[in-house]
Amino acid sequence: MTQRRLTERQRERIQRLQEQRRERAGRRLDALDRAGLGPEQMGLIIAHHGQTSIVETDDRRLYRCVARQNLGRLACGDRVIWQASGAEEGVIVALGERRSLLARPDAGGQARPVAANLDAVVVVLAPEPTHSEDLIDRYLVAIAAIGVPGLLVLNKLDLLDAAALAVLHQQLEPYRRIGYPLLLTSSHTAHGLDELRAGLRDRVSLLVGQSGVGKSSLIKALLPDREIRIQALSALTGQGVHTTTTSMLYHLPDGGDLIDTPGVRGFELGEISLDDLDRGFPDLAPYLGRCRFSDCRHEVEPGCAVRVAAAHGAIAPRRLGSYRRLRAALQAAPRGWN
Ligand SMILES: Nc1nc2c(ncn2[C@@H]2O[C@H](COP(=O)(O)OP(=O)(O)O)[C@@H](O)[C@H]2O)c(=O)[nH]1
Ligand SMILES: [Mg+2]
Ligand SMILES: [Zn+2]
Repeated sequence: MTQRRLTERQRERIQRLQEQRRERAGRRLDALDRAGLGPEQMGLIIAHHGQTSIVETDDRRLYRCVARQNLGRLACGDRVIWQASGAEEGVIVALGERRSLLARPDAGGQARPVAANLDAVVVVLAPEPTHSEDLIDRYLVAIAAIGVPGLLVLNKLDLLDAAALAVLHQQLEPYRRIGYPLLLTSSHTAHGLDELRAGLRDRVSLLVGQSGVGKSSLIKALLPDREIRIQALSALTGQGVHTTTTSMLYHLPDGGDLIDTPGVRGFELGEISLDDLDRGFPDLAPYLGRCRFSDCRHEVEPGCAVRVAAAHGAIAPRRLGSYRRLRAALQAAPRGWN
């Protein structure tokens, strides 16, 4: 996703609209306070859109909630303390600790939380549309920056004959060697779906990948009651829930949750630090910091431990090339250098 540049006037307009919205929400809250609220209880945000969060209780009842002003921005997957204000409505009064957070810049360049408390991110690949290895590396860097494990899924296995599969296997084998599990699936033949279910069990996961690789098809195959969930949300909000714009958390039948955030196909590397970049390259990690110069770019500098390792075959040359390109891109990016 490219960063949209806004004129000063557009930015002011957006700010004004947001203030007005906050004021309206504040007035609603004042009215609720006068009416009295139920006891504080724990809940999970399973959908989030604009000023409204859908909070689910432990016994899986859903409430349409507004949040108190001082909580900052909330995200799908957030644990919250909330109080009922009606049969289907409530007020979020506190935000629980986040063990991980995926954020992206909004139109105004502010970091906007997209999904909280992720345990894993699944990168979906397919023979069609094709991907570059650099793209996979970018995904893995972004995932390492969130601090969660990544998993590679090669979908549309049904489209591959033995020779084509061997080529992709060879391309993806280095990732398996550095610790990223690789699953082969087909949402059409259901091949590998049991393995994928097992990989997603008892954790909160997010699927990412280029448009057309089959993410929605996989989610549908994994979630038989997806439509029921969407209908329940529509009934609660009094309007159609647009899965193209609303992030949603689904419970997997075998345990574990899947967060579907339609906006996340790729990641912005602009938010990523050099440390994050290094974390995304566990194959380079043993050598980084061993170069003669502490600011070594691992290009032409003498005494470069990374280049020596690559020359001895300990680092795949392609991965080193990708690391160099990403490092150069980070240094060129105005924001991401922290
Ligand atoms: N042959 C084949 N086609 C698939 C498979 N999974 C998805 N597709 C097709 O790929 C296209 C894109 O799928 P979709 O789930 O919308 O991809 P998304 O953009 O990643 O959500 C659709 O035409 C699907 O029918 C698969 O396992 N095998
Ligand atoms: Mg889709
Ligand atoms: Zn070096």
